[in-house]
Amino acid sequence: MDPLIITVAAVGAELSPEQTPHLPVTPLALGQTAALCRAAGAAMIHVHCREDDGRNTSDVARFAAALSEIRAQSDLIVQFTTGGAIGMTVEERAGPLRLGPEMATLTCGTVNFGDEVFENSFPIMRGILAEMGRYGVRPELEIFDAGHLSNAKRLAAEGTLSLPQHVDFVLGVPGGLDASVRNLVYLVEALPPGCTWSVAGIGRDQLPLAVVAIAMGGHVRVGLEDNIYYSKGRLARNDELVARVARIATEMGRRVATPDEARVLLRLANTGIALGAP
Ligand code: KMH
Ligand code: ZN
Repeated sequence: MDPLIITVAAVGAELSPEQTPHLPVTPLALGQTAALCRAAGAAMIHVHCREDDGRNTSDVARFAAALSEIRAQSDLIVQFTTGGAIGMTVEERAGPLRLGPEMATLTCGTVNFGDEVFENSFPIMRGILAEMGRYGVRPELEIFDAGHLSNAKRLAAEGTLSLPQHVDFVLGVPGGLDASVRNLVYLVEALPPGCTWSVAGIGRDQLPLAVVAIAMGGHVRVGLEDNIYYSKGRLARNDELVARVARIATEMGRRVATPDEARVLLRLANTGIALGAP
């Protein structure tokens, strides 16, 4: 099997700092988190930005500061959100793409999100993809529901999206597809040929789905965006969640990818390295 790519979704948009003291709210804290998570085994960081008081922001200068801190303190692949926070306009969500991160997310369809609606119509998806194309940013396709894969295939058929891409299954959002092994297997079998994939289980489903993905040859996303607990009642730090997955993968005989190895696996760039034996 290929080495395991671990992505850390370190901060997200829906949590407040009152829920956990471990949220990396400032660019400096994101940089420090990147360094700790890289040491723990992460290859990629999924980035949302907050103001100092924890409010969500799409401010391009704030994303630029975060990018610069993360790059100063790690060699992680930097993946910006374009999902942003519920209620942001598409212009706000896509604005930071002009900074040219290596990757950014593209959620492939509208989905209920708790009591709210996370809107991703075809015009919204086309608009975000156009901005990604303009700035040379590679999409990671976020799949919250089974129909989202069909939407990605539709975008490919019309020529808006090139395939294969890296796909992240976000399972267990209230309003999206449940985080079951059966659903994950169904989604993996429905993937377009050549796509790589990872899974992000929400809440208590994060760890079990990560272990299943390690066994299946997929990749894993962990982090506070999706789950704030290490165990029942015990708040987690991002690097602890990464370290646990790295440890379990190693125990299962699957080594962890460095960021440059992940770049090769995700066909991000010619890093000049080859994937050798462990
Ligand atoms: N904040 C959620 C509504 C993404 O980053 O691309 C959507 C989200 C997805 O977090
Ligand atoms: Zn996100």
